Amino acid sequence: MNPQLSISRRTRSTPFTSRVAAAGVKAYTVYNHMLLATMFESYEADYWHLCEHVQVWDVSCERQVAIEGPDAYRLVQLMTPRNLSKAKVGRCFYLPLCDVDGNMVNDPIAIKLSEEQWWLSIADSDVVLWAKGLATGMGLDVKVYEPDIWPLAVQGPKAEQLMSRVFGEQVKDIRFFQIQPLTYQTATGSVSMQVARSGWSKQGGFEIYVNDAQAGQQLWDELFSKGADLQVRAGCPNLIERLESGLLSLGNDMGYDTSPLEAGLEQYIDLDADIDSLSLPALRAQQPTKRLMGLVIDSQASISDNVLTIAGETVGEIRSLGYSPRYGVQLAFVLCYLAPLGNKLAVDVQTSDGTHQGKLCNLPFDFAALGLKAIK
Ligand code: THG
Repeated sequence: MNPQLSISRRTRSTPFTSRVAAAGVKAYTVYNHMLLATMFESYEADYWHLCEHVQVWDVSCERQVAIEGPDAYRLVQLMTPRNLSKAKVGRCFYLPLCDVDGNMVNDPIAIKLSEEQWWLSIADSDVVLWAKGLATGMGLDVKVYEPDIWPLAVQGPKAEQLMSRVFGEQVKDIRFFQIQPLTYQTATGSVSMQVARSGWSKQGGFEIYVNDAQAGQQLWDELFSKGADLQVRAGCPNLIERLESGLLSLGNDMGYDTSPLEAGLEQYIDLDADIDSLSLPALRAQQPTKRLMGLVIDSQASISDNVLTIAGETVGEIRSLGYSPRYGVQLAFVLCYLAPLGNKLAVDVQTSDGTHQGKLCNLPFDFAALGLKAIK
């Protein structure tokens, strides 16, 4: 028997848990002390469906850390090296959060709801504790808490069509990484929910920040009844799609041992900005020793060791790995050690049928430049 996951109060359920189970979830992970589905039919079947149709994902585990009050901006800015001084209300921002040593603590989507109200839609670490600690230690005038918000993602090429059937044509006006409150009609009244064009796939779609459990369940059911002809299914973040799309996973690809410069997130950092950010001094002084890169392995043999070598010397390690049925190769995110690697791009990978050569590249993958063509 495969090991099973013991589910209890600690692995917090969501308003959608029974619906996810009824939809036939096959595997879960634990993320922010909550259940997150990782597979329904299979990684491959879920992948093709996501790329062709539309899926509804229970991503309640993307908890919101609400930061409210006169010092809200000051606290958010302290936590990130990205310049938010000109951030506009109604916008979302992908942010590295970093400690004083310049290492990654989390990589949320920050949402500016009003001048004194921010949400950090977090990845898998306890940001609320760190934010409260900073606020207490620095005597900031803010309230920091995790509100009961359960995000639902609607992802895939038919997401806009489905969302407009439920929320009206106005969803089409929401641009990428914009957020706005929309009215959802329930049996007993109406509920205002924040809706953004975002989500952890590159297939397009929206995220609905459900703030009322009952209305959320009605919304789930309505997405399925109105999406039947669009072949809507319950889904979840998909390993294959996110590898192809270059979407990083905190705790897998980067974390407390990596700086955002090493994780390749420099476009979300403003080293020269005149802002008060805890990690900027360390990041300005840093000489990165590692680099997160892409790896293509032209073999389906199962990987037997996460270590990458060149002539027997270790030059990196595999952090995330999956088989791309579109390109017929294995794709990985790998953390490379710059000193032994130099500018070499061919590495040895140990598999069940011997040593195979893998090819390193920058992220996100540029499949055309790698000479890879879709085979399906
Ligand atoms: N949605 C919400 N919260 C989240 C995630 C999400 N919290 C956890 C996790 N995902 C955070 N990580 C990411 C990583 C990448 C992106 C979003 C969240 C992302 N990146 C785009 C890209 O890489 O092209 C765009 C970034 C940009 O241009 O600013 O979307 O998915 N609510």
